[in-house]
Amino acid sequence: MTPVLHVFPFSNFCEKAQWALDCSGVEYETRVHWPGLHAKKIMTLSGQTSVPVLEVDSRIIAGSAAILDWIEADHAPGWTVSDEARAWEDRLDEVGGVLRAALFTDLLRDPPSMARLLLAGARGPKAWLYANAVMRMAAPKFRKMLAAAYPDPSAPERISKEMLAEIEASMAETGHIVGDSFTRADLTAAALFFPVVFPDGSPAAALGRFDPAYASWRKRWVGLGNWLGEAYRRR
Ligand SMILES: N[C@@H](CCC(=O)N[C@@H](CS)C(=O)NCC(=O)O)C(=O)O
Repeated sequence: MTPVLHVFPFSNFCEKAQWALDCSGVEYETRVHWPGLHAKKIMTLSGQTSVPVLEVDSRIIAGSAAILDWIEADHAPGWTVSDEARAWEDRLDEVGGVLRAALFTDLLRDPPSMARLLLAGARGPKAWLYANAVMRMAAPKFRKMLAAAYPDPSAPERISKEMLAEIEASMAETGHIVGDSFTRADLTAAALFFPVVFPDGSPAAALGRFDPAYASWRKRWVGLGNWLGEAYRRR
């Protein structure tokens, strides 16, 4: 059976898993779930609710790092394998969640914008309902969760920018985070930080240009993450 990757339309962790599968030449199909409406199906499948989840025959692999581990174990990965890169990846994954919080803090002020982002610009009556009913209802709960996780609302953006500076510093010499070749640290950094630059080819490329709330969030990142464009040209 062709492996099936369960994803959200807009998710930096799903982007990471897709990039890893694509650059390793692994054939797979995607099943796209809308956030919030995904939970029952993904819970039944994997015993937890986060995506990405990869179904390989009877095996269920939950989490982007586990999917990259599976590629390294069973396929020829499209990157240089390195323990140091794996350790970087763990730190980057943590900040990937923080960056998402930085973006959501802004977009939750306008639930339909948040919905447009989460659905990567999908249109039609279902998307309209999602934006104007589901997301309007869910937004206060999301805001509360974010406030509990980050009592200082400026922290997610600050932490993410510190990580961007660290990535850039470690890339300065060779153009790669670890050593002088492409590793899962480079892949993880580019996939997790794509919302900052929305390079051509990234999931938010079109949306970022048209959604006013997203465009206004991005203005605070201008001049940062310029390496992302180059990473996406090679994606
Ligand atoms: N550590 C996980 C994080 C995955 C994650 O945070 N997924 C988010 C989407 S970006 C999600 O599924 N959120 C909904 C949920 O957990 O129910 C990974 O690397 O895959």
